[in-house]
Formats: sequence, C-alpha cells, structure tokens
Amino acid sequence: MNEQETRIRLNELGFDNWFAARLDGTLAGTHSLARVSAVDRGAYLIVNEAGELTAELAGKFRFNAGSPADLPCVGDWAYVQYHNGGTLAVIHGVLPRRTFLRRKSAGRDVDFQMIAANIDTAFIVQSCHYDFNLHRLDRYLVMANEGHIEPVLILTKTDLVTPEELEKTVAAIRRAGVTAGILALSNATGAGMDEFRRLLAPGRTYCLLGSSGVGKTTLVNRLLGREALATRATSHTGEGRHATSRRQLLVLEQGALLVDTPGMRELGILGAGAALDDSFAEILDLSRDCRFADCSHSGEPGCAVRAAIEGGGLDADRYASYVKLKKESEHHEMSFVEKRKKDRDFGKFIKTAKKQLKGRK
Ligand SMILES: Nc1nc2c(ncn2[C@@H]2O[C@H](COP(=O)(O)OP(=O)(O)OP(=O)(O)O)[C@@H](O)[C@H]2O)c(=O)[nH]1
Ligand SMILES: [Mg+2]
Ligand SMILES: [Zn+2]
Repeated sequence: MNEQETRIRLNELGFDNWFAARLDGTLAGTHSLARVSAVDRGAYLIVNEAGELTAELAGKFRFNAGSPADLPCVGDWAYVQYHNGGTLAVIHGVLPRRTFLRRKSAGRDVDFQMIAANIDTAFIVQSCHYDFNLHRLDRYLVMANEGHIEPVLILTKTDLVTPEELEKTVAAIRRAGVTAGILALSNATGAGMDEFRRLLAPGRTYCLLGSSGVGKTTLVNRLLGREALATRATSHTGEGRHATSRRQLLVLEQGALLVDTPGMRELGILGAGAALDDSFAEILDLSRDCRFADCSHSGEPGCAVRAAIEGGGLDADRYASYVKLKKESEHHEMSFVEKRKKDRDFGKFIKTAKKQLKGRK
C-alpha cells in the first residue's frame, strides 16, 4: 500500500490536516498512526487501516505521563509500533488533541479524567420521559463548550410522552437560553431516526453523552441495524446499573465515527470559568450594565441581572444554575498551590490571633 492510500484510509478514521501539521517529526518517522478505539482499565484497543487490535502502553510513555489525562483516551491519535507479526501494538505517544471531553476526577485533587478526544460533535442525550433536567443539560453544555465541541441535544423516548409534553420540554430548553440544535427521537418507533442519520457525516467523530438508561446504546444499535452492543434491555443488568461499561469508538457503515459512553452518574465539574461565561454569555452581558463593577447581583442597587430576572428577561432557574456552576468551577480551578497558600494564610492568621490573645493575658 503506498502512502497516499494509507493517508486516505486514516482520513476515513478522522485523520486530517490539523493532525498532519502537528506530527512529531521524530516519532512519525519510526511509528505508525492508529486511533484509540477503546480503553478499559489500562487495556487499549486501537483501530488502523487493517482493523481493530489490542495495544499496550510503552513503559516509558506511561512513566513519563505527568497525569492520567496525558495517557491515551478514546479518540486519541497514537504513535504505535507493531510486534509479533502485527498482532501486538505498543503505544509510544499521542498526538495533540483538537477537542476533548473531560471531567474532574473523583476525590479532592485538581485532576481530570479524559472521557474522549477529537470529538467533532457531542450528542447530549436525555430522555424526554423521566430523565430530562435543565441543570444537568447545562453541565453537559459547559463540558462540550470547554472542550471546543459542538453540542447537539438529543431527546429520546418520544414514544413515552404526548406531542404536547414534548413541545413543552423543548420550549423550556429554549426559554433557558439554550441555542444548540435539538432533535427528538424514539428508538422504539424509529421516529426521528432519519433526521438523526442525516446529522452524521463520513470521517467525522461523534460522541453520545448522558445519564444511564436514556437509550444511548439502543440508538447505536439502531444505527448499526443489529444488537451489536449490550443495552439494559439485553444485558439483564438491573435498574440503576450501567449497561455499558466502557467507552468505545465505532465505525458506522456510512463512514461516521461514533463513541458510546457509559452513563455518567454525577458530573464532577469541570474547571472552566471562561467556558462557563461563554455558555451563559447573556448573564455576563447583563452584568456589564450593573451600577457597580464588582456587583454580586445579590441585592445591590442598580443591578441589571436582578432587574432582568424580575422583568422576565432572564430565567431565574438559569441564573441559579449559573451561580451554582460558577461556585463549583471556581473551587475546582483553584490550583493546588493556591489552595495550599490559602491554607497557609489561614495558618498565619490563626498564629497571629493566638499571639494577640496571649499578649492580652
Ligand atoms: N420506550 C423507549 N425505550 C427506550 C428507548 N430507547 C431506549 N429504550 C430503553 O431504555 C433502556 C436503556 O437503554 P440503553 O440503550 O441501555 O441506555 P444507555 O443510555 O446506553 O445506558 P448506559 O449504558 O447504562 O449508560 C433499555 O431498556 C431500552 O430498551 C426509546 O426511545 N423508547
Ligand atoms: Mg449504554
Ligand atoms: Zn448586578
């Protein structure tokens, strides 16, 4: 196979000039390129021109990774070398990520868990039946925004609500200021499926995000036309259990690339003050008209944000959601050093206070 042909095949897996321009000259000469298609507790699957195979991390790569976020995740482009006649692949590095989905790791340290990389469009999936929640939607929108990914909202299980109920849900989303595309569909009846298929373009990478049980994997199987992946309906895991256990990149027949993910229970946020302000741009705009530059919008005179809420120009729930996310994001954005400094300052304050007390005795 000549190089031109290889390039075409890699393009079909999402490789393009953006990545080509960022190849590491040293690694590119001695390694092949492949895309990470699944990660499961330290085990990797990659996909290349010939198909899918298991891969390991090179010891040196693992050792030199500064944080878990530096390790390969689904959607990454990787530098690999093949051994044992091409049956074993070793990953020696990853290319820069054009876009990413990540969340704060569990625990207190400021670290991130990568969900997927190099996603073009994130489908934020909510069931219009029971799962629908504006606050959760906001969180996913912020997550996509921070990772430079276009969000599209998918409302599933339309067969379980009346058209009027669905209309109300969509109206509530629009009222909340969400401008992303919205598509409602039913995996059960197939309504909306053709429209969904039309959103998918060959060589582009999509990701399904959303709570457990909203029908992400059922949607994938619908696209594939067979029960390729286990869903809650087929896997016999009980209510509240995840049917999908790992993130996985699939190559669809018409050429689109799609990542299925396990439902996220809580969405530890983010670390994205700037992205947050992007998502809530209208609140930032309003606050420029507040009388005081440092207005906290909690009762100061001449507050434009309060006025907008009272006048109906700004949804009170949306504002509450912004305040909550802002608080979380500010806390998470505080670096380890800042946190330690804060503790130290507090320590100094205690010491001085004690001294003053002693002095008084
Ligand atoms: N009525 C109805 N049921 C659906 C629809 N889509 C999915 N379901 C059912 O919802 C349940 C959950 O579907 P899954 O596809 O496993 O959900 P998931 O989002 O992949 O869940 P996790 O893998 O746990 O994150 C299954 O019993 C599906 O049959 C739909 O459009 N309408
Ligand atoms: Mg699933
Ligand atoms: Zn104000």
